[in-house]
Amino acid sequence: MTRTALGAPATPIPTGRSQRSSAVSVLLSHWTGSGTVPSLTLYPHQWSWDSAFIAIGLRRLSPYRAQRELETLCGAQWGDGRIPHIVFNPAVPPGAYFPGPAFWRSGQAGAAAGAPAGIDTSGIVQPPVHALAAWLVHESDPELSRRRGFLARLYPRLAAWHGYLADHRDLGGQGLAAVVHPWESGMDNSPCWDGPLARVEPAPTGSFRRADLTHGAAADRPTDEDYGRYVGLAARYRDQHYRDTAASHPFAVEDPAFNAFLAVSEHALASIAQSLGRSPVPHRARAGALTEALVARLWDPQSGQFLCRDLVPDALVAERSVSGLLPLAVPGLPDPVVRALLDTLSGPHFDLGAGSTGLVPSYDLLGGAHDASRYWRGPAWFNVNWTLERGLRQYGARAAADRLAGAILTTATASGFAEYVDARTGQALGSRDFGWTAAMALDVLARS
Ligand code: 2M8
Repeated sequence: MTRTALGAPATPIPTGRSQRSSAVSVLLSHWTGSGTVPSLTLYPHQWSWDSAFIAIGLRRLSPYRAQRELETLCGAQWGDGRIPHIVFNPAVPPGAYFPGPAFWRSGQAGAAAGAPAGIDTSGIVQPPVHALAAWLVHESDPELSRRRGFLARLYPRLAAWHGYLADHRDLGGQGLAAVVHPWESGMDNSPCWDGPLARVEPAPTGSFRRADLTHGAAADRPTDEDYGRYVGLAARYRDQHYRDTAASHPFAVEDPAFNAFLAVSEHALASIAQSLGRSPVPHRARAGALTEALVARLWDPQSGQFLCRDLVPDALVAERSVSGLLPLAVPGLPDPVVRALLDTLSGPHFDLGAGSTGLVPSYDLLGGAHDASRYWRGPAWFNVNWTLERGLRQYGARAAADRLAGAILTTATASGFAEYVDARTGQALGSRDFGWTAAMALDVLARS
């Protein structure tokens, strides 16, 4: 058996194994001893929101490892409260992923913001799914959790993380967190970013070398021009020492999914506080305020979904991304909003349950920028569909939720746990044996 730089076995999964053992084998092979990498080839480090979704699946296999996953990630938290989007594994060769530690220079450029000594990280963030994950992990084995003091140790870190987003990222001043880089949304190449990103000066061609194209097909990945802009924007933030003053951001967007995860996680933080004998009230109040701000700032009745708000012109972005449907996971939305979201989901733009996979695409099927195979511009993603399933169930659409859960499981396993798939055909795209795809399948299986 060959071994990777991470010391993990890299055997392909033989056909004919059960769905569970196939998913388990992906998660076992991606475990580094303290966390899980999304992909042994394309993403050989620990990613923030990947780890949250992976922990949600991993709890079905080992609640202990799921706790460790989140503890490791939170161990890389910065003094200002941010949880970085990548925690680098020093055992992985420097050229394996770009941009790596030498680009982000967290130790130097992040010193004023409190980047931890001795751990290399990136300096941007990803959607705050972590408190939700921590609560679900706790619930999977409350006794182990209590014995290890899991929630007691994580709670202050998660509260500081949400505090960072409230204090440093409310760039619009109206109660929502802004993302300052497309990578922060997790939906890196969404057509929603095309307009805001056009303001960004790309890094000169030849000033960096992409590592992603060694492992992924160019047609499924962002273009060189977009990549140049990502790199230019990240370098600019780094060179400003990762400071978050509104004026320093040419790209500043309020993203519905990012804020929906924050609201859902704030509810989870309330449950965590309560189980630790603290008051849940401030967290519930904050979750309620976030929900109101989401509706006030990003709801678009004409489209029947939430839209992104570009803070530079202070205008909604007229693109329908799945990000605008993910607030369905937020409790307490007004009835008309829920009804419209359910209609939009099952209508022609997203076709819930109508295509052959039954999965919801990442971007409007009728949108001008739709591309069935390119990164976040059309294909379906499993963490996104898992979140939608949760939203459907929460608002009583049980049959649709059951169908979506079935679609997640069937397509995840049939695609070899692909990073993403063509939403209509199920064709596997991006990396295979992908961490959160296996994790979401495992979670669905454990409930069925
Ligand atoms: C993708 O993003 C990274 C940058 O963070 C990349 O393209 O190199 C996205 O799909 C993101 O959502 C995900 O967290 C990451 C690792 O799976 O890959």
